[in-house]
Amino acid sequence: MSTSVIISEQVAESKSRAVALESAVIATGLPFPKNLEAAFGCEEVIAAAGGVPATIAVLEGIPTIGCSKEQIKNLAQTPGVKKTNLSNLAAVVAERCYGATTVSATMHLATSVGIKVFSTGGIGGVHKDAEVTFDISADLTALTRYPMVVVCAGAKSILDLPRTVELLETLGIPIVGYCSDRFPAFYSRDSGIKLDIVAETPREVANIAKTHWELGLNTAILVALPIPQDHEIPQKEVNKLLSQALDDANQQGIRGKALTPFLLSRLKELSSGKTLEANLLLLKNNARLAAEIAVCLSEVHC
Ligand code: PSU
Ligand code: MN
Repeated sequence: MSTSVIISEQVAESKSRAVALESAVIATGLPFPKNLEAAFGCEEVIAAAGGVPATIAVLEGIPTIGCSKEQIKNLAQTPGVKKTNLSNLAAVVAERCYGATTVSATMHLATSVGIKVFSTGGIGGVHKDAEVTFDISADLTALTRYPMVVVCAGAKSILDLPRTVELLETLGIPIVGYCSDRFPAFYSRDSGIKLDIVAETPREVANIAKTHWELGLNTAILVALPIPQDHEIPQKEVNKLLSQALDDANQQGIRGKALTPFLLSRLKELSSGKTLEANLLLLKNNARLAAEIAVCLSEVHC
């Protein structure tokens, strides 16, 4: 990239063990101060597992790989940070704005400096009324384009999960269930959708990824890690809250990029904070596994 990118010293030194973290979840997905707790919590568990955290954002137009604590604090509290995906990344950079990168823009920037592993909460996907709105997240485009291991707790049940999984298969993205043969539904462990690839260890995931790339398949590998059992919210309960949140979004005319943040915040209100706690926990859970995979990958690579 000819546009300048800043990489922190720590990430530059140990790129093979780096785990990319998105910033959209900090600036648009979670409220302050829980967003800060989540961002720092993820960085801590990655470091504890032998990885190197690389939180990615655009700061005054500069793509930054490995934000400092101070920069993360800023992102967590500054209003007006733009949700940044592949389609507006250039505008955010050119106009010297602050951008909170979603899964898609984070993957683009991480890949451009050679990072192979990424941890997120839940990927974006096909929205429930996509046949009318065509609202399908750029996250899916990014998964077809960037060869990374992406650890997630599935996709949120605010999405159409069966269509999301079908589209992932069409696009050639392997979904590896981690110690589970079910696609998780973010707050709940089981969406009812069966997966046919299951891995039991970080090494197994690393081997599948390495083989995928050796075969010349240059897409991402999605690792689906269900939220721990004692923290899950049953799908029935989530669905009830969700139908209320979707009605509210409809009534208020919320669409496009604003929809995901709106639904997340409405679900938090409707559940008296229960979804927020689950969100925090699964983010850290994913970050830990991502670091373990990064360590294994760095070993198989050399
Ligand atoms: N998952 C979360 N919180 C979030 C998101 C996902 O738990 O804030 C964000 C991610 O950054 C993801 C984005 O890439 O939502 C997808 O947004 P959209 O559906 O507008 O593409
Ligand atoms: Mn969208």
